[in-house]
Amino acid sequence: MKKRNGKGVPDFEEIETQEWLKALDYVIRQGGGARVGDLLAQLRDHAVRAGIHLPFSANTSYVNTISAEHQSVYPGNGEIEQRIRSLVRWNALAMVVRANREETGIGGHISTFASAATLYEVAFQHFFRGRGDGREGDVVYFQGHAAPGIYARAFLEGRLERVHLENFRRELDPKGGLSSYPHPRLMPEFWEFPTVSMGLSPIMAIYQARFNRYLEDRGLKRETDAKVWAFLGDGETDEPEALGAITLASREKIDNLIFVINCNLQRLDGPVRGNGNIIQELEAAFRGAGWNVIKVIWAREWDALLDRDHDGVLVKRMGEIVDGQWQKYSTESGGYFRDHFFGADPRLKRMVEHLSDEQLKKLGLGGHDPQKVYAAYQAAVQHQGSPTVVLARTIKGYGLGESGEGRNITHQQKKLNEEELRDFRSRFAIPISDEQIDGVPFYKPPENSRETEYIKQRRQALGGWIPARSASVPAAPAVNSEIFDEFYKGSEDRRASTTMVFVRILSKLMRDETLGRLIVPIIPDESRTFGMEPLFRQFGIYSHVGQLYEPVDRETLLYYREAKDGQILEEGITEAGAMASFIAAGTAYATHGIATIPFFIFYSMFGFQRIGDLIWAAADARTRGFLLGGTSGRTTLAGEGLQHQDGQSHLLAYPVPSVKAYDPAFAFELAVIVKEGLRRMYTQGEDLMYYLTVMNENYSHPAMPDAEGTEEGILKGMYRFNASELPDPLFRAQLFGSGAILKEVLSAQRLLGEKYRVAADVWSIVSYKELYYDGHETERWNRLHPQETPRIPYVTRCLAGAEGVFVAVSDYVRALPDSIARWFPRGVTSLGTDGFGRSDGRQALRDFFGVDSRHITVAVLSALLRENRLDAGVVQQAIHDLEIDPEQLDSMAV
Ligand SMILES: Cc1ncc(C[n+]2csc(CCOP(=O)(O)OP(=O)(O)O)c2C)c(N)n1
Ligand SMILES: [Mg+2]
Repeated sequence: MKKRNGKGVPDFEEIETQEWLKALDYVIRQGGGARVGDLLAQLRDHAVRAGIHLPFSANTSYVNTISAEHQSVYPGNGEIEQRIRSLVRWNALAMVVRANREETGIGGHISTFASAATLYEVAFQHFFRGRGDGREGDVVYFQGHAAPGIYARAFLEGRLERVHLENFRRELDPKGGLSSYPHPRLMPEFWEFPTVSMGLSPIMAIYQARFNRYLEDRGLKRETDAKVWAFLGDGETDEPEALGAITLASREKIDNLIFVINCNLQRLDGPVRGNGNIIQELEAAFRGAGWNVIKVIWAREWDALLDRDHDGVLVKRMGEIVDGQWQKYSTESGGYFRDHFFGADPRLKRMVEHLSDEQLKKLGLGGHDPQKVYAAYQAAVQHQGSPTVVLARTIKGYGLGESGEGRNITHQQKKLNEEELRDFRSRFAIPISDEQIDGVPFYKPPENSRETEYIKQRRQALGGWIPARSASVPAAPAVNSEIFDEFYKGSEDRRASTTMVFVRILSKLMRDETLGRLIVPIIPDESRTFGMEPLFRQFGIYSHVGQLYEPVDRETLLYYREAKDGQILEEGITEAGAMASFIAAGTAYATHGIATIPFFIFYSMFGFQRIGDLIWAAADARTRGFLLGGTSGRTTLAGEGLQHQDGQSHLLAYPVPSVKAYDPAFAFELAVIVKEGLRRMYTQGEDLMYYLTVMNENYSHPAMPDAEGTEEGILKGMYRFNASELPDPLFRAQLFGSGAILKEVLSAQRLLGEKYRVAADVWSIVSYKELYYDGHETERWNRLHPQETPRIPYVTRCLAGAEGVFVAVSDYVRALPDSIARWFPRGVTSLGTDGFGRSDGRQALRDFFGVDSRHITVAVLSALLRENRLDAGVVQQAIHDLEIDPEQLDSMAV
């Protein structure tokens, strides 16, 4: 029988292992890293060819990626930086505690920043580059609920006053307050990007970094080594958006991107991976996706132990512990740690014999050690060829002691009693006396103190303050209005969809001398659906590496052309990614002082409903640009059924305040809106987004009515398209339609005239949302100005002299017409497409939803009946004649 050692491994294997390791040591010395990698890869291949199935692992051991001996030297003044860090910690904590004393329930977070303070401070002191001296500066996505720490630092920097900190989470205070989280909409000179809806900042950061490259490759900005940093929580990586786009970053070799994931092992309720290991899990995911992964797990106190860990027993033990247990250790005494962690193996126990329990308790974590963090960041900024993620291990609620450190409740800890405050104060040596402590005063060292001077010097050396947002981009020149002229004239017999009209407008804009190069068309794999493939050849699809293959359709006129200076962002099937590009392009006016104009065209059903939260973030970020919902309308998109047919996106656009939403029917309407959007967003510099739905139904487009005010009416939301010229009518009606359904309304107008002698005027409602906002704005003004002459909502003004009954019909839910009904002079019948879509042709669908010309006709007759203008028999006969089944299924039925 073979002799076995204590671990059950035969001794000869041990000897064999030692021989291999020695051989490898020799190669490390003689051949270096590249040779080692090559050799290991060859060994692996050799084994696989010999039929050995090797388990795949993308993990390295549970230790720092950068060992102590390879660590760069810390350039800062450690002692002074520690004091600054402590002051930032204190002020951040004080801000939250005070706010919650002032008003219970106002909220705020202490423990997130407490865990991340070192991660931020090292970056502020040594890495984040500002925009001073015309430098590009880094783009930083701050973890949303770490905001108190960022404010606290800005206070020490002298950028925020005491009063601001006192009014944390009280933005409505007349003296001014601070937003709970990063909100550029509310603090436009401070925050750049909203981040607190978790998972959005990582995807936005990836596309931001890629967009920066795009601008360089297209010659719109000079090449720099500025970085995009995204600070995330480890729990945040649960969000599908957080990791959903990481392969894009590596595929496109975006090495200007650095993620820093604060692995405090906890989320809100408890451990992130109590039974697993989040750092190892993320390491595997990111390495598998091609990222450069830098783990920062252990602080310097562990270096000596690891140095003596010749047989790897410590590293092995480190890798055995699950996160829930690590969390437990962080709350326990040094004695407990000795018994349970080191006690597992006599060799381990011996390793720490010389350390007291107190010293064991003080064995720190990498994310709290400035030297380790610095080394990781330094390696990250120098790394080339792929993006980097720094996985830093920290303790949630670090410094909060018994009351919060590492506890499951710590995320929501907002109040500290006097003793807890005193402990925190003493631990971080904050110069506040016992008498003062209960008032939780903010502490700012004098202007001429070493701390303040150090902070200022460092930031000056690094190019200025961060975060700082500036939107001083010069106004774009007025748009050449000739571009739009052809669309006002009508298409005569030529039939086209509004999508085709839009594509024509877009390509004309792209060819425009001044604006053209600023246009950024963004498409998530739907170009052919929208007839945009002609743009491929002419403008090219952006690819950092150009085109490395001969496209299969190279012989054709409109081949699939990828190019380094390609203008089109063909994002593949990711509306979220495309929206993230839209945000990057639509905020470039602030980020880079370059007013790129994004046009993001997508399947309308997969816009507001699928990526509504990113649209909300875009609005917060003050994004400017055009969102185009293609193939829209519940009945206009034939055949596709309930998951494709959009009858709600216009309603979903209501709550986003900066979105102007339009449902145009005709080419001239589209032209008027795009022209105005360009004027307001790019010439006037308003932080708006324009949402336009476009359809795939072909029809001829009339010329713009020359009635005065048509253009203004389109923009305000409604105008009269035509008035009935029916001679000697018996009845009168006003019909309201939008988008492709306007054609049904026009047919109904004819039918009503010819068959029922109803003279109906037709109105195009281009934007229910505009009318809704106008109505409420007017009502509110009247309510608050009782002695002034009341103002009249635009809808009411339009319909002042309108005669007859009102019927409004939409290819969207009836909530749209109903939302403005109160401002109609009389009741209005609303027809719409509530309910699940169906797979069928257009006419069948319009019958099913009751929005075709026949149903509109019956609605008019029925309204006349209600006004006792005609007989029930007439309506009954019409239902019969028009072949409508009165018992047909209600589309709203489920
Ligand atoms: C989309 C979304 N869902 C939920 C929340 C609520 N929320 C705020 S912080 C938090 C826990 C965060 O944990 P982690 O990412 O680990 O950050 P930590 O505070 O531990 O640094 C949750 C669930 C949110 N802000 N956004
Ligand atoms: Mg966490």
